[in-house]
Amino acid sequence: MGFVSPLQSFALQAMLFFSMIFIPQHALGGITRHYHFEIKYQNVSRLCHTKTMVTVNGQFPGPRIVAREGDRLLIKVVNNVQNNISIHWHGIRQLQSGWADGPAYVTQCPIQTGQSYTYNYTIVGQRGTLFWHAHISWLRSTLYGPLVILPKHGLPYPFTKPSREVPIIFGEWWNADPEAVIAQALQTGGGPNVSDAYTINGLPGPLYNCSAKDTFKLKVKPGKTYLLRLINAVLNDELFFSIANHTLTVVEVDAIYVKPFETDTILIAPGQTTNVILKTKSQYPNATFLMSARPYVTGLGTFDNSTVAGILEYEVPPHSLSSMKKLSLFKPILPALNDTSFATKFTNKLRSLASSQFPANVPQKVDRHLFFTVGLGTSPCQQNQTCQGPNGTKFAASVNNVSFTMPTTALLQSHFFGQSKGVYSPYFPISPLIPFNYTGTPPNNTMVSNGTELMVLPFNTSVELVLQDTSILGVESHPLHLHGFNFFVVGQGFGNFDPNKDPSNFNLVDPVERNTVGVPSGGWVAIRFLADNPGVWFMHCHLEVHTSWGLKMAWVVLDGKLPHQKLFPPPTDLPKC
Ligand SMILES: *[C@@H]1O[C@H](CO)[C@@H](O)[C@H](O)[C@H]1NC(C)=O
Ligand SMILES: *[C@@H]1O[C@H](CO)[C@@H](O)[C@H](O)[C@H]1NC(C)=O
Ligand SMILES: *[C@@H]1O[C@H](CO)[C@@H](O)[C@H](O)[C@H]1NC(C)=O
Ligand SMILES: *[C@@H]1O[C@H](CO)[C@@H](O)[C@H](O)[C@H]1NC(C)=O
Ligand SMILES: *[C@@H]1O[C@H](CO)[C@@H](O)[C@H](O)[C@H]1NC(C)=O
Ligand SMILES: *[C@@H]1O[C@H](CO)[C@@H](O)[C@H](O)[C@H]1NC(C)=O
Ligand SMILES: *[C@@H]1O[C@H](CO)[C@@H](O)[C@H](O)[C@H]1NC(C)=O
Ligand SMILES: *[C@@H]1O[C@H](CO)[C@@H](O)[C@H](O)[C@H]1NC(C)=O
Ligand SMILES: *[C@@H]1O[C@H](CO)[C@@H](O)[C@H](O)[C@H]1NC(C)=O
Ligand SMILES: *[C@@H]1O[C@H](CO)[C@@H](O)[C@H](O)[C@H]1NC(C)=O
Ligand SMILES: *[C@@H]1O[C@H](CO)[C@@H](O)[C@H](O)[C@H]1NC(C)=O
Ligand SMILES: *[C@@H]1O[C@H](CO)[C@@H](O)[C@H](O)[C@H]1NC(C)=O
Ligand SMILES: [Cu+2]
Repeated sequence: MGFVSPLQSFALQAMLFFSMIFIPQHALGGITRHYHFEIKYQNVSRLCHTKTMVTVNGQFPGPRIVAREGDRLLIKVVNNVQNNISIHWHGIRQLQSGWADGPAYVTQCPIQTGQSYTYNYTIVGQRGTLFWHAHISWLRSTLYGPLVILPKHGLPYPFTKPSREVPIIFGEWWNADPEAVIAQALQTGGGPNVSDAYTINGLPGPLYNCSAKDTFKLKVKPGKTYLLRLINAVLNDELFFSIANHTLTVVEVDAIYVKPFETDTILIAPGQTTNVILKTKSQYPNATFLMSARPYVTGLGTFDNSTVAGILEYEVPPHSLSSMKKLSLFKPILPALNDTSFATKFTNKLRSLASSQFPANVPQKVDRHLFFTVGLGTSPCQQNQTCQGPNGTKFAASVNNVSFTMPTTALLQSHFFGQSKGVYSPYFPISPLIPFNYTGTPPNNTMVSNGTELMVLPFNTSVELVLQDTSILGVESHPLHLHGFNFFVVGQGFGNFDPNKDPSNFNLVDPVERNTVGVPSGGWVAIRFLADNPGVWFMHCHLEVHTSWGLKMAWVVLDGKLPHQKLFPPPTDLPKC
């Protein structure tokens, strides 16, 4: 943590005081907030292993960004490490400001060693919990932090005002260097080594060896409500999360309010955020409670099946004898690692708030129907190599059988300057070129094709996209993340999507709106969105290993006619390749 001098502290308070008192409400398009992100090395120890990791400002997890709806953020990122860097503001719409979105070689060239870039964007029409993370290779394993958007001044939450708000960000820890882990996997064609621990706010907790001192503790008082801002910044695993003896009320996902519902356990995929209300027991309970998370896994490969835990601790009332008693510790019961039935029930409970103040603007008509398969496959082994993927091949992954090849220059620049020739093809397939029984007996040929293919949409196209899992290398849940938009999850099911039967069951009234959705294992999900944000927008599986294997593609949304329907010109400090 940085040291805050009394003078700085005074300045900070003066600033808060100033922004709270002297800015007239009606003038609030919002204020400009400045952050400085210095990418630097820091030695960090967990599980009795010390390693030199890439951090922001020496902090792990990285600093918390707190802003209000309507604010402009200016975040200067200075790269002082040997790696190329880019930072993504996950879930931020980036209306007209695609240059600030962050995925390397998609919206920008990386920030190279010694260079800097100022991300410049306004938060429009969004409030809730999001996060930021590196968007190049596997550097997000250490470069991530919460991004909290408070409602505009004077606007309440549509739920009980919490006495305190606590970000809880899940991460994944390797004793080894994660960059070496993925480099080795891509070289051999096999699966990457699994992580050594999951973390809560950077801490693995008491269930791992040599880790008890690195435990996140949430200290609470009886009879209060707390807003927990849960963020899954793990690389490769969806998580179940639960707190012993406490019920959680889900009120928001991916920075969109939902109809509140109670649950003992939540499911959260990488790239997703979930706000829950924790109501503490009315009386001091003479006990402490574990809060734990472990994965929900559907694939065949090896995975980190460990459990991360933090502790919910009631503050001892003053003048009580309780402090002398030994407190009992309760542990939550989490669903089985493969509990798809729980996953389905949980996701079916998520509904948009759909109130007059927070309406669900679900596109009711569809201009373009698209059908994309997502899943794993194989690519050939180089002639003089032995590969560790299935049958001596290399693992690959694809969308509509196209495994995405990263260009060596940024797609957004190529598009903006009309220089896409030789960089990308604008003809991403609208459906699989060779249809097959997607969830049936796997086809003989598991090889994927590859290319840099984009889907081009005129401004304001209303899109319905069905994402269909495949069984080519075994069915698996894939959390798909779309940049630049929120979408409505209008339907989902198991087996193959049936275009004649399934749409009649779509929810076009209050479907959940989000930016990352789990494609059910061996099933499909249908989403709708309005392409009202010009730019180039990445879409990819948020299981990082699948992204590395090519489960990614990009959209080009063309400018509209009006001035506010056009992509801004590029900033002058935009990095070059
Ligand atoms: C990390 O530790 C190594 C070995 O002790 C040391 O050489 C290096 O300077 C340290 N790095 C940082 C950033 O503190
Ligand atoms: C941020 O972007 C806006 C919109 O393009 C522009 O007007 C403004 O000058 C930029 N600010 C900085 C500091 O670059
Ligand atoms: C916690 O839950 C367990 C199992 O349901 C129960 O036996 C125990 O009494 C509860 N403890 C508290 C303090 O609520
Ligand atoms: C907790 O301990 C205090 C002091 O020993 C006692 O008065 C109280 O009844 C206990 N509460 C519960 C819930 O066991
Ligand atoms: C986790 O995986 C290890 C190694 O495959 C296995 O020995 C262990 O039983 C598994 N633990 C759980 C809780 O499934
Ligand atoms: C889940 O795993 C258990 C054992 O770990 C197994 O018995 C069960 O069949 C599995 N369920 C599914 C749906 O795969
Ligand atoms: C494979 O062969 C190529 C050219 O023949 C050579 O450059 C490369 O180093 C070889 N790779 C391995 C792993 O032997
Ligand atoms: C690997 O080879 C075996 C035996 O030929 C075959 O049954 C299996 O389907 C193959 N797997 C893949 C992924 O190609
Ligand atoms: C696809 O495969 C599944 C599983 O084998 C089977 O139940 C289903 O009938 C097949 N569908 C078609 C259209 O062949
Ligand atoms: C796939 O392989 C099986 C067994 O070798 C064979 O019977 C079948 O005809 C093949 N199918 C196709 C579409 O090539
Ligand atoms: C991409 O596809 C071409 C054939 O079109 C193939 O030669 C090449 O090996 C593939 N590259 C990868 C990385 O799979
Ligand atoms: C960094 O990015 C530049 C531009 O794309 C590239 O030429 C260079 O090889 C990259 N360096 C590293 C260490 O990846
Ligand atoms: Cu995936």
